Amino acid sequence: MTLDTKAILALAEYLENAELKAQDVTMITADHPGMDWDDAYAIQDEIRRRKEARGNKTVGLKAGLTSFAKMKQMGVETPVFGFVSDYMARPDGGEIKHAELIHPKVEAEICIVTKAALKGPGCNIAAVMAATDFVVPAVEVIDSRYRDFKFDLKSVIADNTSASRFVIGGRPRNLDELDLRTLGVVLEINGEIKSMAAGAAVLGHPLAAVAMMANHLAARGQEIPAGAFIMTGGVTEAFLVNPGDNVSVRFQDLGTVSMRFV
Ligand code: 0L1
Ligand code: MG
Repeated sequence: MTLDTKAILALAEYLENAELKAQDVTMITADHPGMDWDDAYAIQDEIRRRKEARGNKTVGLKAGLTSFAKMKQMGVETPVFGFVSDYMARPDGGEIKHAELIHPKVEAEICIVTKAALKGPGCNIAAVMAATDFVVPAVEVIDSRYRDFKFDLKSVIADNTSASRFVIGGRPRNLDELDLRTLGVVLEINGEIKSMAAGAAVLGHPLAAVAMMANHLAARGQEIPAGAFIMTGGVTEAFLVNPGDNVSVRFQDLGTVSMRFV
């Protein structure tokens, strides 16, 4: 770590205020070029602590930048990890208020719920398969707090990996009913197909993102608990949305997730 506690607390407040007030801010590494990965996750942890202290429940974990399309879109090569809070959830087919966000984008995600804890190091896809209760589709709404969605990896980790809203929909399925690698996803905005992809776009297999998350948490003395909702990362690149947009994502064998931005 290179930042002291005072700086971690101040940066967490700066980024969380930007989220809650829907006001963009400058990238934190511009003022703290020496900050390291531990600093970045410590700021994210402090944002989580602030939310939980306010009564918001942490209801899921997320992997981000796990697909080749997203890595290319953002010009990065490493996945990142964050969390989602109860107030970020919106119902399938419901409305999302655009004015509460800065410059939201949508991305399609294959998600799981665990039935057993997953602990690294050495966690692999087979261990994740054994610990998976069911698979469920979701759309994540990401909303970087950084001006023009411009950031580096440390800044985006500190900003809780741009987490802002999510919609779980479709129908849950058991893992043995699916082939997550070939599972097709079609993302439409206002009836126009914006992107098509298959689950393998996420690190070759979406559950590889969960194994990577377990190993990442182990390095920080943590684990994925049983009953955790986990978003494995956008299968497609993310698409900017505007007020009035209808978003609909069809997941093969898992049904459709939709929402309207108002
Ligand atoms: O969920 C994600 O993949 C987002 C990761 C953070 C980078 C971004 O905002 O695109
Ligand atoms: Mg995502």
